[in-house]
Amino acid sequence: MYAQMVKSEATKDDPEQLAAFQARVDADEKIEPKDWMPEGYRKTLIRQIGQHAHSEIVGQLPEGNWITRAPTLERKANLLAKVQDEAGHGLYLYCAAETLGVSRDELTEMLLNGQMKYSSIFNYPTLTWADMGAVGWLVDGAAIMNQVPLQRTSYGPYARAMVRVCKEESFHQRQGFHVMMAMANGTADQKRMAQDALNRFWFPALMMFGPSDKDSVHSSQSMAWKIKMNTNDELRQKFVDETVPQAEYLGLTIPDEKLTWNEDTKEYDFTEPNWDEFFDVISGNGPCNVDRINMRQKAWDDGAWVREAMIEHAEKKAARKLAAE
Ligand code: FAQ
Repeated sequence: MYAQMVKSEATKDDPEQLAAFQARVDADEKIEPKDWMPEGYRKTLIRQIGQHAHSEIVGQLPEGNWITRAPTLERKANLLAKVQDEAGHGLYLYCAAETLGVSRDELTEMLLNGQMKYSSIFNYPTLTWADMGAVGWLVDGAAIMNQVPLQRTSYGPYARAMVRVCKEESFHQRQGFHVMMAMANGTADQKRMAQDALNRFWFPALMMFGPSDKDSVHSSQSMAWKIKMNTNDELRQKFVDETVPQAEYLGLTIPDEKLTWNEDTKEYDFTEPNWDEFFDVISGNGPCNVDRINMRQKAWDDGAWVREAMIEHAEKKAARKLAAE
């Protein structure tokens, strides 16, 4: 029921209020939680921030998988810190969503019952240590490309959360690139693993920016509200243009035979991801969707006693305070 509300962006708002709101957005004023906002704006933000928060939390799973098998103590400490950072990002984002009148419990329920999405990328498995390099380099790289412009998004709490998130994601991207450098310059087997990780993560990374502009249902309204600052294709192109020279530096080959520099546009031409695969993955049919949700469900169930204890503690504290007054 609630997800139905979140999905619907139809509004019955007063035209004068809407015009005044749009003027504030156009003037780059930040919208704050207690300000008037159109219902569609609020619901779109809950959908996007909620999906983003879920992505950070679910995104811990493919990397958490490698903490016990990191090749050195330093790599292990770095990976552990990165995974903890992702948990922190999830928490800031759930807090930002809560300012819009939805609780963290409601958001979690919608993730677990499939009414809310999380990023497609985390439905792919991490098969070797080189994948930790590829995830940091490509997945955090794509996340930064998407999120740096969101520091200027119109909703204050989301924009402010993005500032810290982007600083940490930039560090993660460099950490991932460092793993790739070590492997690409290592033994023949290590270089082969690095290339294999790039081969498997390239197209899923391109899918992170969402469907091509002609199939993006939310872009035009979200951009008018400055919830999104660029179209999906604009950001995907920027990501390709910045990442190709990095792959060249590593001595690795982007797995796209059509990738060519276009002198006229001053951009790379590249092959689009397989959009059938993308829509299949976001519908719940990717390689790891079931595992990811099962793991989140288990964590939610295992944490029930903590939530209950906290509520009981708060209730007892309130009762003691009342008795003392
Ligand atoms: N995955 O009309 P559009 C990270 C859905 S954080 C799944 O273009 P929109 C950090 C979309 O929801 C990564 N679903 O939609 C990290 C919509 O379905 P709906 C997450 C996707 O919202 C690194 C439908 O397709 N980042 O990686 C995806 O305007 C390493 C139509 O699409 C964010 O969430 C997708 N890739 O644009 C953590 C950033 N793309 O909801 C751990 C904020 C589209 O109507 C380790 N989000 N869909 O049922 C955004 O910028 C936007 O939401 C987009 C999608 C660009 C993702």
